[in-house]
Amino acid sequence: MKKIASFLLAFIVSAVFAQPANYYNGTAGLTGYALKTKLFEIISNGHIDRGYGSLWDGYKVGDLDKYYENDNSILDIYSEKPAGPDAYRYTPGTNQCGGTTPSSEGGCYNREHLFPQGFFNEGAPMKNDYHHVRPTDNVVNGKRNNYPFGTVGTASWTSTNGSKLGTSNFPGYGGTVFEPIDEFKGDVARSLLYFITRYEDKVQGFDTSNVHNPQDGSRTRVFEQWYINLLISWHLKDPVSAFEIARNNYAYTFQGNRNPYVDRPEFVTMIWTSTLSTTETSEAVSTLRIIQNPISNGELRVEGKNLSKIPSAQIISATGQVVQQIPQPFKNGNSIKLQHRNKGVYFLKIQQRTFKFIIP
Ligand SMILES: [Ca+2]
Ligand SMILES: [Ca+2]
Repeated sequence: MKKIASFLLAFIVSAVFAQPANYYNGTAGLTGYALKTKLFEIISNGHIDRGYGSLWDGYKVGDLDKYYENDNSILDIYSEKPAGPDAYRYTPGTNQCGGTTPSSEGGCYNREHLFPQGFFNEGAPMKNDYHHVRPTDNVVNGKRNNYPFGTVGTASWTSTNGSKLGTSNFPGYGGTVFEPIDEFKGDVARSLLYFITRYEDKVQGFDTSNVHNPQDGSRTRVFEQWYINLLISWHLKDPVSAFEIARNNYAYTFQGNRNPYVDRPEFVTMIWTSTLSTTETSEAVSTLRIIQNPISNGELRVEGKNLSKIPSAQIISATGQVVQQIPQPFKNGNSIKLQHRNKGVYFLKIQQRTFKFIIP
């Protein structure tokens, strides 16, 4: 009986704190930076700055390991080993960093700003924003410093769980980068994309002259194209996890706003475009052709190689208006169900290619 009661309680709590049905009202039909600005308005509304000290309290609830060791220790993305025992274990509260600064891993956890706080002069509410400030080992955090995230070619340093510091081998950047393990690459990407959406009204005042800051100076895209390419690829390769959903729900109770890219992963490719053409994606785009034109039954049928690798597509009307935005259009088959059924000439746009078709 007690078990049933606690199960019911957990169910009620999760139902109350889950994503409210109308949270993303007003986003329908929007794409690109117009969608990003709408999300900025939505996630700024209701956001309460709880201060820097309260992050410690947040971690005691929202950052516990209920997914790997399942021992309610601090879930630190820089030391968690998903496939085996961690090198050390942090007890919430007890092991948070205080006066001393240990020089080797496993000493204490502190507050890691995924978007470095030096770039915004430690200003509030950015510094205190739970969505991008994570509890991580103090030494790994120090190694990450304010380097951009990236993929490392040659590592100069590696943490106990395999997070690496070293020279970037990612197209478009050759400086020093920090690479988290695969398990948390999407988590990092979605936190950073949240950050540049939530603070799109402030990013142009940040220190964009710092050589480690990948900002492009704009309010719209915010990051340089190589960094957007990196974050989109991490977002697609490491989809939203149960930990992220729970952490996002907790963040909503903690500070009153949500990470839209955890709730609605498709928003990422609806806003930003990756110019990264992996071999498979470019093969898909170059081999794609429409096999029935004019189309029938409101269905656009195509053929080609590796079509499932295409990250997004748009349907554009003869007047140039985007009438449908489709994330991963051929994930489940080689056709697109068209929402728009008015007769006329339309275009399927995928990256730089457009394909004309007719709705009879
Ligand atoms: Ca582990
Ligand atoms: Ca993940």
